[in-house]
Amino acid sequence: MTGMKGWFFSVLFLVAFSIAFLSLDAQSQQSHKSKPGMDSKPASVTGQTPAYPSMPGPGKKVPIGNDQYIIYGFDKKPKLGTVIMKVEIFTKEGKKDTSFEVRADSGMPSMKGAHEAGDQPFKLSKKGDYLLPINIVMPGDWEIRMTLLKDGKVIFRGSYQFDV
Ligand SMILES: [Cu+2]
Repeated sequence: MTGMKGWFFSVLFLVAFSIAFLSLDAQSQQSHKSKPGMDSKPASVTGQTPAYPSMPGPGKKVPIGNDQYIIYGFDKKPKLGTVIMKVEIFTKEGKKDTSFEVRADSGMPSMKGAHEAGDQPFKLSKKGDYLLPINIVMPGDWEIRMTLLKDGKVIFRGSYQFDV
């Protein structure tokens, strides 16, 4: 008799446990349903940080699309202090194109947020060169991220990495 009782209570316990579990599950599903906004939005918003592909080095032709290219360089090998970055934009015929707007940000990839000054505009010289002073304030790894715009639209993005 006691054996039967034990078996009976075991079954009763299991059934009670299952019902409790199922109702908990149903509740959690309901709570999911009650917040439809939570599931409909993607976890990450893509396209917020634009990519800056590495460019060929200073003095080399960098294609920017539409058969045009740029050549960039510095007044001296980048070192501690201020270096002037120069960007020349050429038409497909090889003539200087000054119809662009050029901007660049610089910083240390290993110290994100420490040195970036935001996108700074290059100034167009009388010779048709785009010039921007870059402040190298620390030895280490540096990156310049450049953006070319035409009529307010981004035409090209590229980066140059170097060590100081
Ligand atoms: Cu630093």
